[in-house]
Amino acid sequence: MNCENKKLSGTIVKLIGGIYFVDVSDSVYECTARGAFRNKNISPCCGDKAVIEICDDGRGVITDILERKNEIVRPPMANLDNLILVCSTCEPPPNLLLLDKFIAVAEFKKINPIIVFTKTDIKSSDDLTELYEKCGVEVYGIGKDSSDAMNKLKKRISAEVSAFTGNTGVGKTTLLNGMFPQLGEKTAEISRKLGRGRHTTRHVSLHKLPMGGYIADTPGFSSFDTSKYDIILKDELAECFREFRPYFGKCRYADCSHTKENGCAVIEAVNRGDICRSRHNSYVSMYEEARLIPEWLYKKR
Ligand SMILES: Nc1nc2c(ncn2[C@@H]2O[C@H](COP(=O)(O)OP(=O)(O)OP(=O)(O)O)[C@@H](O)[C@H]2O)c(=O)[nH]1
Ligand SMILES: [Mg+2]
Ligand SMILES: [Zn+2]
Repeated sequence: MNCENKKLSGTIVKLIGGIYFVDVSDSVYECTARGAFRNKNISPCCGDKAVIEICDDGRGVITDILERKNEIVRPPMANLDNLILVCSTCEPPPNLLLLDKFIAVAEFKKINPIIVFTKTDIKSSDDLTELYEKCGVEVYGIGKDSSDAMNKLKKRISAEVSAFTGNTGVGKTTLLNGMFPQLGEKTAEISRKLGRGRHTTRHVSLHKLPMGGYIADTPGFSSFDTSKYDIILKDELAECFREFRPYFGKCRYADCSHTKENGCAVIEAVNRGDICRSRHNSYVSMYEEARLIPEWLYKKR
């Protein structure tokens, strides 16, 4: 069969049993991956930019995968623009250490973090919003009937690729259904078919948004797992706290860990109130954890 005539490029949006679904502006092509390309030891994943050739029967063959700007392992996804961290203001109570860990991983992966505080109809997000805006992170507060904030977020993520994460019960499904009602129905359907909660993160796909862009669509919108695969070494950690950056190079000791040293410009900024103490506390906890990472493990990254 002739597959050499028409070359197109698009985004891999779904992967089922060796078939790749590649979205090319207004159509989705079912593609296989060419053997020679498979041998290069790349496993194409959702979000990959693929070059495809269309065969006479309308099916495609992936001939190339463009270089990824970033990737995450669980679920496998590439080229994310935003990681949307959903966090409830009240029930479950906000866990700032967990939130700071996710922000750090996003920064490390060069994915833009966006925080959404939910359930603001029950408890205001004002204090939390102030805290994180001060760090220079984008924040949205959304509750029941916050249609303005919801629309603002919807507009913000249009034409970009976003994945949502957050603890169970924080309101991810509610938020996504509120923003994209049709998508909610589809997801409920997938969840029923696959059995909710089973292997959820393995069945990731990208859902095209009406106004362009994609959101990562896993059954139940489950979160991605950063624990084992996204290891940030202690020396790379400070860089992942964006509000610390202006103080780099200003500490008394060149190899300052910014955890407890005298003359540390970061700690001085914390004491002056220019950096939030809770963020520095998270940094110190993460630094202590990172110190325990055995070398063999991070060499495998
Ligand atoms: N009052 C109020 N309740 C909310 C809000 N958002 C979600 N809830 C409620 O919180 C509960 C959990 O919401 P879900 O949307 O299912 O949470 P989830 O993050 O998808 O949870 P998992 O799927 O288990 O990860 C539900 O009872 C929602 O009705 C909100 O903004 N305000
Ligand atoms: Mg859910
Ligand atoms: Zn320092």
